[in-house]
Amino acid sequence: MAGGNAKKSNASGGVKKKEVKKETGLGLANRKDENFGEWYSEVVVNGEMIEYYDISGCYILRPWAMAIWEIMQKFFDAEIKKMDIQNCYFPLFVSPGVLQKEKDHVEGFAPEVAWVTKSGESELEVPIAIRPTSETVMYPYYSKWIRGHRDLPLKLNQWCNVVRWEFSHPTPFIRSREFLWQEGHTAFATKAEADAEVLDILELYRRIYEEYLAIPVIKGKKSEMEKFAGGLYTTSVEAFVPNTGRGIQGATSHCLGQNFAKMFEINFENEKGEKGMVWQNSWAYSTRTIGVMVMVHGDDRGLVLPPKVASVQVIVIPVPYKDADTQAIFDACSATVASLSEAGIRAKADSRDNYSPGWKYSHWEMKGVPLRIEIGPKDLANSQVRAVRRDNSAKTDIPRDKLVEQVKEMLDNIQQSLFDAAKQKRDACIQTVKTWDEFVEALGQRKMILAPWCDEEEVEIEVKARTKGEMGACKSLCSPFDQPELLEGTKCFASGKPAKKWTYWGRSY
Ligand code: 87F
Repeated sequence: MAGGNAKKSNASGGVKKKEVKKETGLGLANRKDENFGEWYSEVVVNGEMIEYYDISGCYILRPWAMAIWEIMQKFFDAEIKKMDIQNCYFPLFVSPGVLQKEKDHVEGFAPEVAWVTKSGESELEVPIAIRPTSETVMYPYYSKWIRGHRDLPLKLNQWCNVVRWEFSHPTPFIRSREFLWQEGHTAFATKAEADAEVLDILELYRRIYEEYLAIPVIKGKKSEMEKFAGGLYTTSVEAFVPNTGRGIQGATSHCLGQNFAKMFEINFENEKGEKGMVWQNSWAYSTRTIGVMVMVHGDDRGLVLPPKVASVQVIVIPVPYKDADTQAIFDACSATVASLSEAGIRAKADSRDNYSPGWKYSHWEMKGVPLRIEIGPKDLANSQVRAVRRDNSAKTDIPRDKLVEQVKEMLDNIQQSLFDAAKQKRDACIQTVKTWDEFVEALGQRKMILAPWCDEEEVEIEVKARTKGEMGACKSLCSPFDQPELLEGTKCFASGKPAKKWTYWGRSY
């Protein structure tokens, strides 16, 4: 009986979907393939992740989203502590003098800096900036704290909010004026140590995307034009959103070299009493990760959460019928949640009596819970439960005595399937090209393009200029660490000069 009910609300075909919407009032008005932007806004709101706020570009992160952030935070925080990186907290406010200190780095970003100019009715004597990032906040104190080689390495991280007053189209998680992130700022005696850490951190970012969010990413190095201007070089993990054909920078790990050390006089004395400047890194990932997850995995029924980041991995729904023993069904649901919870699985029962089972199915589908367990009279009689996967709607009857074992296996399976499906879709959007004509054609097909490049800045400027249109210009995403063989005599796709490396190009967020 539970099965019959499930079929109805699992329907995803056009006509049947409308039925569900009428029946429950929960369906989405927009489809992912037809109206992606509207679909995205609708999903994050109806999935109860986001509430819009009365200041443009600012969003309320509801518990459903915050729980995902906390799960990733727990992983990353534990990993960086293994690397002897310590947490700290620096103030939100920046004095204008300090902010201007590193001119090159702030110049391009200046329009995005938000300022406090008043307290109550009186103008502040000196306006105060709100941190858009914390280099200039932290490094004066690095200068003070680092004296000799024994003070190194200095490895600090902070979990905080930052404000960047963006003017381009705001999007929840993806581009918001205030967002949450971690920012790591480290200082070393040698470049070799800094170089090694850049990659160690980048690997953690890869794991967040691939192991937690089930999103394939490409690790690589940014071009001179796309790197953080204040640094030496920038590495990143790059994801791709097939529906829009846009690349998206997932997280960055920079080697700052000695630029900031020079500016902020972060010097130390080595064992031999010689003076030196420190080598620095900075690295961050933000709540943007959650937006990429929604864009990649969500479907026409709502969010699809990978089990590793879902705060509720299994939702247990009682399916009582008129003449059934309702209490026994509710007891079986509680017992199921208890067994799963004891085994470390995040499970919850929806025992509300003011909603029908069908409404609950749609509700938890919208919120993307990876696995639904239904318990009806027939399941009770057969000592089984019925499990329904969110990602592919597959239904399985699980004997009570195999509950934990099989649910664990199914969750692992869902995690892997989501990654595999995302990778397959992403890979189908990657096009290798050799010539400008092939490049333009692939760009028109919303591809992420791998092309041989001469690695010259003027050529990248020209590519940007030549691809400018209403969809936005194309830029280099990264040169992957994993380089295909570059055959002798290969020419740059854009300039015809000898190619130096393979580089990914595309429109991006
Ligand atoms: C906006 C206003 C002012 C980005 C800004 O990526 C300054 C900036 O420096 C700014 N937007 N950036 C670059 C941030 C670089 C770096 N900071 C630490 C990171 C990782 C974490």
